Amino acid sequence: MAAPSDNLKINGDRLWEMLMDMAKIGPGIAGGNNRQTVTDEDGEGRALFQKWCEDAGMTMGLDQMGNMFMRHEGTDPDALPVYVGSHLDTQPTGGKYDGVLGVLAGLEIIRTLNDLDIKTKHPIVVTNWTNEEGTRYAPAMLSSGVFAGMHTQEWAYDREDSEGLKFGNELERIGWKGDEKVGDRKMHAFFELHIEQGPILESEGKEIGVVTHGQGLSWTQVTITGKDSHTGSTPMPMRKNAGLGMARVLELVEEIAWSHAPDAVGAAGHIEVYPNSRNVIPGKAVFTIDFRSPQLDVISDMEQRLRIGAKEICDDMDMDIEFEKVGGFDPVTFDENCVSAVRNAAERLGYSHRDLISGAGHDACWINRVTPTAMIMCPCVDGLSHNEAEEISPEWAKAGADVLFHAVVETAEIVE
Ligand code: HGY
Ligand code: MN
Ligand code: MN
Repeated sequence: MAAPSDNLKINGDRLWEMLMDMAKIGPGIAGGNNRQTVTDEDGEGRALFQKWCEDAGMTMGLDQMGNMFMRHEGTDPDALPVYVGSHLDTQPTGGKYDGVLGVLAGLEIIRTLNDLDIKTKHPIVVTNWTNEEGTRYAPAMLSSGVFAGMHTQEWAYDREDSEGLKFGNELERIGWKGDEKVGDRKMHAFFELHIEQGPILESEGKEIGVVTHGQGLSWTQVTITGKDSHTGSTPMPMRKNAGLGMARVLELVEEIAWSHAPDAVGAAGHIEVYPNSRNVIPGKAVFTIDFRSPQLDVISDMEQRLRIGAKEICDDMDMDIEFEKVGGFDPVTFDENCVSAVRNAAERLGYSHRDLISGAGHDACWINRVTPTAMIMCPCVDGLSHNEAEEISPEWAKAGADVLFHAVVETAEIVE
């Protein structure tokens, strides 16, 4: 396949302007975003993205999980499309670029092809995957997971948020539940640009991460049941303090993760104590342990040691404990040809680059199971993400989008 010439570049100013305009929807309280999945703000962001795409001559497909597929025609309508995209939903204290960069860079590719009147054989489809974050509705990458056959749609529809609202009902309420059956679409390849969400690229002064692998993830929700009682009048020996039990389990999680240093990580980001009253010993604690590693056997070892050790802690404290696996995926090896297209594009364009294992999970991790897939990463300031202070430079955004452009257009085959 003819590679695009190295002077083919996207319009970085236009991409940056789109990022800033999208960031105005679902603003956070500290400069980032709170555009959680299937909220009204998510609906607003989708509508803006749909308008921009239709203004660029694209047509929308929408499936029953609300996945958006914005199609740009190729010269061969029967050729399998090259897909490119990520997610528009954010964390409650999310940044402006996590996911959004990958979706809008996909649109920028189409706008550039239109500007330069460049045609490709394969159609190109820019994609917004519903609920990548998994914060309002666990697990993460919910809809790309249904698309890849990892979850049933019914199970996904029944997921409840902290107020008991079901995912399927909320998707319908915001008007973004499509008719198209999920997962029928066949792809020629899938590419995702994403910020690194870690410190490696910036610390090494590299502009591009050529993502060869993604680490695996395990989410275990733990429920410890003790006994509500008065914080003043209950003697220490009589207490069944679920909050204290949770604290001891979190210490255990830290110890387990460190025992597999330097690659494994572990923590709890979701923590609830009940009744959460200043003068009541918590009778219940619900929290989710997030373990990750590039090695599947390490993940299994961490899960097993958690269950054994946490049970011992609760037995010693005469409290009950339950475990529920609420998310997870095995470590991922991306497609060699797609990864080479990314690496060659970075070389051709003269961007500094290095191979990278993705620390975070992404829709590409599931889509890689159904079509050849690769990811591109750009640095982020201090490696910070899932924080409203998340920041990238316009130059990093452009570099990532240029490499994405070349990898996608080369795979979609330019028609001379
Ligand atoms: O959890 C993750 O790795 C992703 O940000 N949803
Ligand atoms: Mn993301
Ligand atoms: Mn994220």
